[in-house]
Amino acid sequence: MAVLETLVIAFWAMLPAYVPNNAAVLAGGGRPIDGGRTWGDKRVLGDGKTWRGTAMGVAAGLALAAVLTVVEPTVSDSLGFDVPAFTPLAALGLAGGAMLGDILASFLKRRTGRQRGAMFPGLDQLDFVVVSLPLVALLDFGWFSTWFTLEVVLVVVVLTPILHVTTNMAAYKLELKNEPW
Ligand code: CTP
Ligand code: K
Ligand code: MG
Repeated sequence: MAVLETLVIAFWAMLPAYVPNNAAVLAGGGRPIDGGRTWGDKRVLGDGKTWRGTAMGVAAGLALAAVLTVVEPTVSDSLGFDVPAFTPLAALGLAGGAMLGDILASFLKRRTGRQRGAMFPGLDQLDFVVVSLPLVALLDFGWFSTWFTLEVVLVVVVLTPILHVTTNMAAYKLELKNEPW
């Protein structure tokens, strides 16, 4: 597979997992998922994981997957190679897995004594990949194995931290986010 083709497929296939975190930042607020509960002297998740942010994040990912699926034939035609159309389960795995990964990362951050907003290099950039890809494989293995070849997975692992750092830096500069990570 050509390098550019692999890059485009990796980016396209991951878009429904990339958007939820950014949508959650824009839509976040309101009741925290953990309801303010603590475990020991630390919060379970913290005020940065809210019901509204999570619901809007998943909804944004699903909506984007639907739009990409509608335009897929046209895009594939003009590119000269196929990009993925998303099955409902693949979309759910990507969007839901991204939010779940982010929530699990916050759980780990609180357990390790990090306050809300503290950085956790590595985890911050890849938490949603680590959960969304296995979840997609679990929900729709046919779709997963068609698109996530070893090459695509490798590109995702390299591309995701780069995109994560740049989008979060931009969101910070635009004063949408409190920290640049
Ligand atoms: N957000 C939300 N619900 C989520 C994820 C994010 O409401 N499930 C919103 C919150 O307003 C959060 C902001 O998006 O503060 C930034 O997200 P993130 O960086 O993931 O949260 P942090 O505030 O940094 O908290 P944590 O340390 O737990 O990651
Ligand atoms: K995060
Ligand atoms: Mg943060």
